Amino acid sequence: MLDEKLKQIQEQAEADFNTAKTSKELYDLKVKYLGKQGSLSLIMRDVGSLSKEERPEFGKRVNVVKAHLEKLYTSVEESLGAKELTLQIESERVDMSLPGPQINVGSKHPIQMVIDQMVSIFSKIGFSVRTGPMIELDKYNFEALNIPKDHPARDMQDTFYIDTNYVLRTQTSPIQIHSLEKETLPLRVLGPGAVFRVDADATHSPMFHQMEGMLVDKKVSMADLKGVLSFFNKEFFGSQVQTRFRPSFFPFTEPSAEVDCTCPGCSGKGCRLCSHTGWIEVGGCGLVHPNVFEQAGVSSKDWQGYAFGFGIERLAMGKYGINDIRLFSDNDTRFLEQFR
Ligand code: 2NM
Repeated sequence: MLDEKLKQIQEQAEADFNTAKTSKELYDLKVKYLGKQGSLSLIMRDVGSLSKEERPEFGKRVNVVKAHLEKLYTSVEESLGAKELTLQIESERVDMSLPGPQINVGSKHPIQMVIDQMVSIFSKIGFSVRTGPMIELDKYNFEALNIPKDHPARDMQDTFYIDTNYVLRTQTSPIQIHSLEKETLPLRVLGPGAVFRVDADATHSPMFHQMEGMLVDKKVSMADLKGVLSFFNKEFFGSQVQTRFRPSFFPFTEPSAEVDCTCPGCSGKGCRLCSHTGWIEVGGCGLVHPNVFEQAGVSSKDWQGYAFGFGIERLAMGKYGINDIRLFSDNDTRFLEQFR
């Protein structure tokens, strides 16, 4: 009677195990047949109906069935598990050949690149950077630079006036004046920065950048100045570049000169970049005017100095062959990313 029941349990369990669809379903069947409250445990409670001699034999048979079903469970579980893993991998498959997300990396602006190169070159010969405000007192932008009240550079058409006292600086020279007033001598300073003039066409922008420099010491000559600026041009444009100085006039220097270098585009042969002259103008320079020293509280009997100023856009246009100054402020990434 019990043997019959055991046989039925075994057959039903085998059929159920073999047709289980998922490992979860299979596990529930394992609990149903082999668990603490499962069919095989329950059947053992009925051994009371057997004789004392029959009980151990029946117990052995139950254990054989139990071992057999556990083995079957393990093998079905293995094949169901493998099938489920394959399905999971298939559904979570990643296409490694798809392009990754596009990351737009920025690049340094060509004006900043040129400023960094210039600072690096002048720092080799002892210059260090100073900065100053873009809104300056008339006194620092003009008066201290020996630019008198009736000078044409003060004209309303050239200068952005904030009010009667304040202007947007028209050059970075006020930075040097602050250094003269505050710092101990001798000194070598560089003043890079944005400057502003009322002017706009293909070669002039209302905001552009200058790098001015000044050296003050006991004994300074035009020869020192020429040597330093020739050195700079060779370092910046390449060792083949020649430098020339043309007499000029600035209120804040005496004597004064314009600085030219052989055109980096055509090596001096003549091209569009240099308007077929073979030379491009890169800046101005001169020996610091005694009036500039005296107004800043520096004795022009004890101290001498030279100063120079470069237009940074002009240097960048020469170096990279750019023909329109407006490209620097258009913010067109097709232009900017070429300098990466
Ligand atoms: C230039 C050309 C020549 C200049 C002069 C001074 C200062 F502060 F010493 F007076 N700073 N920069 C100077 C001289 C600037 O730019 C074309």
